[in-house]
Amino acid sequence: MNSDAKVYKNYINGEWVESVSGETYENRNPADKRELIGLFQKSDSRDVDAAITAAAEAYDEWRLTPAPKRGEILFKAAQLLKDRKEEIARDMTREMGKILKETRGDTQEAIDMGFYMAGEGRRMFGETVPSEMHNKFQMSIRQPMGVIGMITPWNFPIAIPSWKIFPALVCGNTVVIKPATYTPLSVLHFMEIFEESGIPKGVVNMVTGSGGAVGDPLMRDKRIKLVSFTGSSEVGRLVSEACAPDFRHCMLEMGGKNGQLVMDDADLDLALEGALWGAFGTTGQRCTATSRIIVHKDVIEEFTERFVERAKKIKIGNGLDESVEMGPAVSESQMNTVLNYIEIGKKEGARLLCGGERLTGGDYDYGWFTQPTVFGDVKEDMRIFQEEIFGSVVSIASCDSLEDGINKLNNVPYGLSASIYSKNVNRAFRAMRDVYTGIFYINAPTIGAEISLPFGGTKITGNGHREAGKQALEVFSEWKAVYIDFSGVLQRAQIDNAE
Ligand code: UN1
Repeated sequence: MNSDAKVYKNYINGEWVESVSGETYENRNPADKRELIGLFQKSDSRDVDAAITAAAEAYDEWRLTPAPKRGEILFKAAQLLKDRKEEIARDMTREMGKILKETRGDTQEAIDMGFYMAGEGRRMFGETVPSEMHNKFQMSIRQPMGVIGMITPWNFPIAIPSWKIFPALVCGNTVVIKPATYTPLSVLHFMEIFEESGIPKGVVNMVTGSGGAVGDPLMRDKRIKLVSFTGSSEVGRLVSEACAPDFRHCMLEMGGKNGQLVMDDADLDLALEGALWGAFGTTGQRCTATSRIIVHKDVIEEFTERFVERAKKIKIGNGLDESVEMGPAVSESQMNTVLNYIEIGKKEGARLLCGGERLTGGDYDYGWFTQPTVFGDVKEDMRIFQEEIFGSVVSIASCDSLEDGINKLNNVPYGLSASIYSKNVNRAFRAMRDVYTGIFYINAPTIGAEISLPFGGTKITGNGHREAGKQALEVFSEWKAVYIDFSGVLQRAQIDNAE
């Protein structure tokens, strides 16, 4: 019945190959389920094993390739991404649903990361430090780790894989990636680009399929030295447990419950634009999405009224239509999760100010569309205030002072992103200092991180690591301290130089 559908393969050891089982799964457009994007390999542990074997065999050649040369290949890949930006963005909108402007941005983020990490090939700085002894030299150097396993999400189908693949490669590691089940085509394009860039075979490998059949054996394989994971805190805990017995490393980038604080002295027009973009951009499906807006009591009425009025006007539809402002949820189950949270919010006694429904009728019937939904009178102990929803739902709560606002921003289990809108520099700086998140914005929404700074969060958002920026190198390499004694005699540290 799918005889016309394009079949996409795994990328292992520089070859496009079918899964061992020969089975495939369908990838459909969440804005229009009538559109079949293609059939992707339904892989299992046997395919994972082949990919890890290829990556392990490629490792020595790649780690011994001079880092500036590795960087040049990354540079080429970034240029190819740039050349194919529009095509990649269009395919991403078709498989993930977010609007074209955003999928172009997603691709741009991968381009930026490619150029940034290409430059790291010529830096990758270590330190030289004076020795305590005569005629002795000491320095630290970075060394690669081996084969890295990556499990990536569907909400940033190429940007997030790029945050992991580019730094891993420039450090000299080899890679096996399992793309999100819903968005394999974006990572497949990324593999095509690496192939064209001339990267040696086996250095990057992709295996598509489900979390259970592919992600699980990938994270458990002892040859994987580091698992880099982005997804929910529940799955992150499983990754952490799988790595713990062997002390294998894992880098976990998980959920958020990000808040925007709007003070009584804020530029309300600006705060409004920021909140709309932060809450409903990407249909609220960013880890950094604005899920709570905490507004000073003196301006909450005006803010809420204007916010709701604007939320109702957001144009929803197929993201390929340039006039559309918000696309669908990525899948039926994601949509149902969102609708379920809306019911929870109503039951908890929050006031539904707009939205709350699935969109139906006409073409909407073929996609997973939810209305922009705003709850007012949200209290700190409500689940919709505390739990990550990952959809087009935002909660408005009030505060009566800066301190109260900061406490409310902090009073959630997550610690990814937060923002404050205030014209008062003292307030803004105090909030910057006292809000316990990995990312903080002043007079800007909770979304919009650039690749040159560390990305990640505190509390159950992460496990202490950061992606992007030069901090990414900390995750994908290990330090080696090197001592060179050129005195020609035995010098005992801490003993012969004592006094
Ligand atoms: C995410 O929130 O899931 O900071 C990633 C941003 C984007 C990346 C977001 N550059 O909004």
